[in-house]
Amino acid sequence: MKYNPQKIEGKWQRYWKGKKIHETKDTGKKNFMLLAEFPYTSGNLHIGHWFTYSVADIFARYLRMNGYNVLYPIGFDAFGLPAENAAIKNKTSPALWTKKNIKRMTKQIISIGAAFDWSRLIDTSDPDYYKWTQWIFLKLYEKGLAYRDKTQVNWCPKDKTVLANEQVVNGCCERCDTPVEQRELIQWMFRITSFADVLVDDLNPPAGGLDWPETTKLAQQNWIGRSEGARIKFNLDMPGQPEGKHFAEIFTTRPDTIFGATFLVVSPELVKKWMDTSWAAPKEVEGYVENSLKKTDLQRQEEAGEKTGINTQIKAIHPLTGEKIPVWVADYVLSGYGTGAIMAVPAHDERDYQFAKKFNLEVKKVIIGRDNKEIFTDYGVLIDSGEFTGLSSQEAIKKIIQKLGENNMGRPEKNFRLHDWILSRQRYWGAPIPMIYCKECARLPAGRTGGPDGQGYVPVPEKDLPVKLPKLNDFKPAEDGKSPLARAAGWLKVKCPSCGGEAERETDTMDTFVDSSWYFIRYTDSDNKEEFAEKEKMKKWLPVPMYVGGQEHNTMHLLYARFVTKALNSLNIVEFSEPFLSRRNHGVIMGPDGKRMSKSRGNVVDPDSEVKKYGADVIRINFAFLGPFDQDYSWNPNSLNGISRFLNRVWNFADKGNYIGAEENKETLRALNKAIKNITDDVKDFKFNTAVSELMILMNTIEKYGADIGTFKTFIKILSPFAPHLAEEIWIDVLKNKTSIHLEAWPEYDEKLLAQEKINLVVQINGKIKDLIEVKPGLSEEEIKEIVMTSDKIKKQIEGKTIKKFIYIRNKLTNLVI
Ligand code: ANZ
Ligand code: ZN
Repeated sequence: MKYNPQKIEGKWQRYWKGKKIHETKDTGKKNFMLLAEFPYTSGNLHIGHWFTYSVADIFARYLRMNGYNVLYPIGFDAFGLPAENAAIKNKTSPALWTKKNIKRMTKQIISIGAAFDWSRLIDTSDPDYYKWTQWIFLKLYEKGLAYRDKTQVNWCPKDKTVLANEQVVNGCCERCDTPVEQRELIQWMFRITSFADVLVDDLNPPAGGLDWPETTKLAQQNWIGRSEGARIKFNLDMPGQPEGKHFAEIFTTRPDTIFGATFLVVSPELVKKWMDTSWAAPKEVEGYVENSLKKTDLQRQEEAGEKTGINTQIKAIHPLTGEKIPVWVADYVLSGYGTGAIMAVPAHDERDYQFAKKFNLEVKKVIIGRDNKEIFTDYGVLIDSGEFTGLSSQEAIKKIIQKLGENNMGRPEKNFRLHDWILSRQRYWGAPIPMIYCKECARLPAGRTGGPDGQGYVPVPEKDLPVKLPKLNDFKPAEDGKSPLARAAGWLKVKCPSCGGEAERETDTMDTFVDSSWYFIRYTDSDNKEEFAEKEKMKKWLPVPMYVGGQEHNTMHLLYARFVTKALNSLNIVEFSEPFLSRRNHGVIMGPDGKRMSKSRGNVVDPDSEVKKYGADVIRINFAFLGPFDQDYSWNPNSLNGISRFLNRVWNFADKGNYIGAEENKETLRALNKAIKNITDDVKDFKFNTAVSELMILMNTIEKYGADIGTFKTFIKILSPFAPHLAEEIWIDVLKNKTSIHLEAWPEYDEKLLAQEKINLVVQINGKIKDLIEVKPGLSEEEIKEIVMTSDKIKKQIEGKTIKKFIYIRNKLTNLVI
């Protein structure tokens, strides 16, 4: 009989389902939730999904065999723009479209043999789920962490909705690539900025420490963009106004350069405020401001090379020298950052320097350093800075802030690039924001309002959740930018929960990132009708010990989930303050041509036909075998053929009964024990590729020296996480076991057997062979390094040199680069 994955895979998938093999059981063993990012219901899984789901699945099965009680859940991120836009295009409703996709994607996921626990399935567009998304909103609102305020937003004119900063890529909408506009709207927001400090601090020691890729941590740090400095006050001399009546505050990270501040620059928005309140600006200034306000932040920053600006004719009084310096308005100063005004120090800041040169403004050097660059931007030593002359920048920063503080002219300040999270969306396919607007209550004195512009908003009582999304025949976005829910007349009108008068529902829906910010919590108790999750159940599984997903979620999703966790923690709803202790990112699978897959390039690989052609086990092992998990790879059919041959050889050995009557032999036993040890370590370290090569080496040995039934059984066990279908076929149908191989324990290895064998390890320095050392097989890289570095011959050669790199090819060779 030939190895025929098409024939056996469906059979075992049905068998596993029938026996509920993958359902999480309460075994009393150590609990482990393995979380793999749930997919958007975009219609079709991408071959790249198989990379994640194959490798994560191997890990899940490995953990189960290693005595963990594993919760490996799956769900669908079902709300959002992609589904809604697709529904419009396909002339159907988002609900139907999403249902259909979920069905289809479920089939796909089963076809790869994934060991998900389907009994805990989550669909974020299901009222039983979004009831709790709304409940979380209400909790955050109670705590003042959800509020409503006027804000500058990114507006996509094509999708007709607000976008978070994170959803704007190079000035364009992440989804449809249309250039994004700026609008001022009143929106619901989450106060993520009140957690800005801990969101940075908890990434790394001493305060925290997450086992996450450095790139991901760095991306979060940059996104939050904490910068420490001072807020400094400059009194203003405005024409026609008494001196000192008005003042401007600036934010700087370099108070040490204050004696070099030769002018102030304020943002057009701030000048506009002055014009609106107290100051009659010259015509040219007015013109400049009006013009600037039309540009987006991005345009303003892009034009960094070509600085524009104009002298306002206002003067500022330097708080330490009393000197009068001009105040300019220029759009390179952004209103959304710091105070929207800066002290310009052209001698030590690149942008200020360009501006000063263009407009012929004074440049005054106050810091000197080791080199003499045209403009010196580093820390150095102060000159021409009054009593602070001679101090280092670091000392001067402290002393200058202190001095300004004594005169009430300045104080230390931290600034963040992070803005509050705008969660209002003017689109149909999302969870309605559970608030009600009441005109009557709006007239009452300010009480429990939703922030500065939340007057008159009353929360929907918890008992009335969920606020169900109304059915709408025409759910397309409106031209006026209002949410389509405003057209659901019957749904809109409600009694005010506070005064009982006539009121209207909030019509904005929530950003889908709210849905996905807490889904891992729901997995612990997905059917609970009374609570979002029972405390005891959360305790069992959370925080998540391992989360597998993509780089594209470095900032948005991972940051939002951390924020929501911290917010719920501050409300005593959850007992942990970080959701994901370890994170592993997968690489991207490119088309066969090495380019990103896209329909227009015609290089899209269809996952279903590949699974059909090669079988799920081949696809799974292929992905595990590619190389390090976090790298990008091109789809390569040749490597699939190689894997297919490997599994064929395993199958033939079993099918021909080659183990029957075979005696235990030392070579195979040794190879088996070595493989168990190495695969155990490799999988733990997410080195799936070397684990697969161990399996292949072991199969070679089995073919060469033979294997008795015991040895062969153990081999099939360690193969089973990688090729679950083939392993089950051999285990049950060939070897006549009564229960699934996936209920077996991971085999242990025998140290004694490993110790018998010695390996001659080649030791190179800079690629030249220097020594041959006898070592035990299967030592860890650290152990090998220790042995090599302490060998007499090598010690002599590397004395006084620095080792740049220690390369180790297991059981073969080491190379020291010095
Ligand atoms: C004086 C100074 C002297 C500055 C110097 C820098 C170097 P980060 O690190 O990003 O926080 N700045 C402040 N607010 C700004 C705004 N709204 N738009 C544009 N620029 C702004 O950068 C802080 C520095 O960026 C601040 O420190 C300020 O320039 C500028 F030798 O003040 B500095
Ligand atoms: Zn009312």
